[in-house]
Amino acid sequence: MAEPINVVVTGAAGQIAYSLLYQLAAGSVFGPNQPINLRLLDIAPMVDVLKGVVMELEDLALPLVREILPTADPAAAFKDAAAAFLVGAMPRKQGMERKDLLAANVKIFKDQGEALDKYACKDVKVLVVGNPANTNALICSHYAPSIPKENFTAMTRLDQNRAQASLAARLGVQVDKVQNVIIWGNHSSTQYPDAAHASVELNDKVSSVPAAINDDAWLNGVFVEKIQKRGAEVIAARKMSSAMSAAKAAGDHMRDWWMGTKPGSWISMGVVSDGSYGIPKDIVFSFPVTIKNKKYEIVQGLSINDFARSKLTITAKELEEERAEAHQVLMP
Ligand code: NAX
Repeated sequence: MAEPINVVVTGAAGQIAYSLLYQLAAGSVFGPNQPINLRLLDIAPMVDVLKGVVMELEDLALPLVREILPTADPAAAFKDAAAAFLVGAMPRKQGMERKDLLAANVKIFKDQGEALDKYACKDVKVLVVGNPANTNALICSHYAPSIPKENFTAMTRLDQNRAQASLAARLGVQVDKVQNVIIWGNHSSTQYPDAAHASVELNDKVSSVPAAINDDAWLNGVFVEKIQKRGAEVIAARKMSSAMSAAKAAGDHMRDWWMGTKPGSWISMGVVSDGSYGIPKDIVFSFPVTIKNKKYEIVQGLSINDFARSKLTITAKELEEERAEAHQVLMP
């Protein structure tokens, strides 16, 4: 058995963490041979709730879980962290402008970036789930200059999973028969879910998804909008935002980062742009990536038609605006 690694979950008293923690404890993210010390960070008023979460984690009676630390102190939470799920964020309250939400969150992710910089392992893998996830990840990385910026990512895996499930349903196949759908850009309603390079295994033969569906109007219209608005659809029905599926996606994202992607397949992650596909540098943009030895590479050379280009431009512009707003909050 390996030595335990320290895994941080922020927003640990919240609803996504509640589903995520079970996956971590059960070994479905870091593997069945990797013991973990759980560091549960939330804000001070939630510490009593955290105690209940700790009791439940103990009552799971799962052998991979070693120490569990519930805390409101970022220094204690991030000490020697090997992986961090930054789920906790300020929720949007009634009457709150998008700008106010961004301002509140930018401050949280600045503080957590500084704590990661000071206390975490230098190769810590950071996955930001809390919204606005892409810009929060950018800010966090900015305030943790001693950690490579490649180690900060934002979650668009839920959007990818939604897109994959939607295409599989349309094609009448099992969900894992669809591969390589891409989420480009921001985890927001400007994201571009792109099936142009996706493949499907149909009757023992692999075909392209656009050819198999043979309905570009649906792919460019109904499909794109459905994925962009799926989060709102869940909220309208459940009166709460996606949690079980968000936690599963966070587990998928970190597992693939830790273990690598399968040959021939890629996944989407928000990563600091290096200018690939003409996207401005220094925004956290969701790209298709392959992963090996815990390092991702942006998939290169995919064709981008005019329709896709217009969508990429819109979502990149939104991220540049968010970055400008964030800078204004931090350096007025
Ligand atoms: P909850 O409101 O259930 O839980 C959030 C928790 O974070 C609370 O316990 C709160 O006290 C804690 N928190 C707030 N500030 C904190 C801080 N400074 N340090 C540590 N903890 C802090 O929200 P939940 O449904 O779990 O969602 C969490 C975040 O995920 C939200 O920002 C949400 O918008 C975002 N999502 C992101 C998704 C993505 O695909 N990237 C999808 C799902 C979800 O909407």
